[in-house]
Amino acid sequence: MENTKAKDTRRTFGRKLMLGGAGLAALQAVPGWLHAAGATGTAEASRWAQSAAPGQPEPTASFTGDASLKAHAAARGLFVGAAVNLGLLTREPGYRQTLIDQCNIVVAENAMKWAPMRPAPDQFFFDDADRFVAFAEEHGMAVRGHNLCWHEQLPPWFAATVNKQNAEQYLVQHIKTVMTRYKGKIRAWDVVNEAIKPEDGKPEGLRDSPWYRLLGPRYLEIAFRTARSVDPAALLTYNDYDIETDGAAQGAKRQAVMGLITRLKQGGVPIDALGVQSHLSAGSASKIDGGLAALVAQTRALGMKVFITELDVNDDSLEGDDGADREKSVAGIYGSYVGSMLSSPAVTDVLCWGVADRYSWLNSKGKDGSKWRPKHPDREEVCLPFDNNYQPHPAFFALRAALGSRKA
Ligand code: 9MR
Repeated sequence: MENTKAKDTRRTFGRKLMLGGAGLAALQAVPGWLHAAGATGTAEASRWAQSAAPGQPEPTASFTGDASLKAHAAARGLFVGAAVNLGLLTREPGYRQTLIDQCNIVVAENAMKWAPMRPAPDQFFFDDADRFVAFAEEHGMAVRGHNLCWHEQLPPWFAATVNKQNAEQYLVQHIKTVMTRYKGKIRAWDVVNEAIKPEDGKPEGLRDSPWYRLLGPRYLEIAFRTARSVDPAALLTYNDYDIETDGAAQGAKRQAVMGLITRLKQGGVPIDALGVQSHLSAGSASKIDGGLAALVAQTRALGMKVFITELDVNDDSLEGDDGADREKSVAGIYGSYVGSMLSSPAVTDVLCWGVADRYSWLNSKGKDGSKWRPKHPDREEVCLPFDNNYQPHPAFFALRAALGSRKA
C-alpha cells in the first residue's frame, strides 16, 4: 500500500533520526553533537543512542526568558509544555515557576480523567480541573484536555452502573458536560485515548475495552461527533502509545491506528489530530525510523495535525550508573526525536509527560512503580528535561535546539 513518496519520506526521516536529526546545524553548534552526527546505520545508531554527547552547558547557562523552551517554540508558532500534577502545583514553588517559565501549553496528568472527575454516577468534581485551567489562563498558556474516553482510570462505580442500554447516554453526557464547562479554553482534546490493541483480536485492531464491549466500534464516532457539537474550535485528537518504533508489534499497531483515523476522517467523522504519545525508551530509540515518518506523512495527507503528547525517555536499559552519561544519552534521544518530528509541518505541539524526574510516572513508587524499571528498580530514571532541583538537564538543551531547528 505504501507509495514511493511515503518510502522516500521514510528514508529521509530515518536518516535524519540516525543522524541526530534535530536540525543538525543547531545541534552542531553544541559541542559533542558531531560525534552523534556521524552515525549512519542501525548498528551505528544503537551506538549513537548509547553514546550521543550533546554537551554539558555551563551550570549557569541561561534557560529562562528568551532562553526558555516557550520562547523558542512561540517564535516558530509551536507549542511546548508538560503534563501537570495539581498537588505539586500547589505545594512546590519551583515546580509551578518552571511551568510558568517554560510552557506555552499544559495538560493535566490526571485531573481531567473520568475517575477524578466522576465521584458518583450523577456527580462531577471540577475543583482541580478548574484550578488547572485558571492557572493556564492566568499565565497565557494553551491547554490540552486529557481525556474524554479511555479504558483506564474509570471510576469504581462504572462497571456496576454502565451497561449496554445506558452507555451511550453516559458517554455523551460526560463529554457534553466537561467540554461545555471549558468551551473555548481548550486548544485540543484527547477525545479517545488508546483504542487500538491488535493483540485483542478485534476488528480493525480495536482494543477489547469497556467502551468497545458496551457500544462496539461505534463508540469512537459517538465520542468525536459529540465533541465537535460542543466545542467546534477544539482540535479533536486520537491519542495512542507504542507506535513510534519499527518493531513488529509497534508496526502492526501503527498500521491499525492509521487505518482507524483514515476510516474516521474519510467517513466524515470530525477528527483533527493524531497524538503520538512518545513514551520512548533508550533501549529501542534506535528503532525509530521509517514507520513513524510514514505515519506522520500519511496523517498530514489526511489534513490532520500531529502532536507529541507525552514525551519522556525510559533509561532503564542504559547500563552505566553514571548519571551524567545517562543524561547525555537521553538528551541525544530528545534532540533527535523532536527534531525529526518537527521536520514535518504537521507537527506543532510538543508536550513532556512531567517536568522533573522525581515525579515522573516512570519513577513512581508503590505497587507497580518498579514495573517500568525492571533492570534497575532502585535507580531513579533520568527521563525528563529537568532535574529534581528544577535545573535543566542536557535533555532540556537538546529539546530547545530541536524547537529552534524548526524551519519557518
Ligand atoms: O502519569 C499518569 C499516572 O499518574 C496515572 O497513575 C496513570 C493511570 O493509568 O496514567 C498516567 O498517564 C498515562 C496517560 O494518561 C495516558 N498515556 C500513558 C500515561 C502513562 O501511563
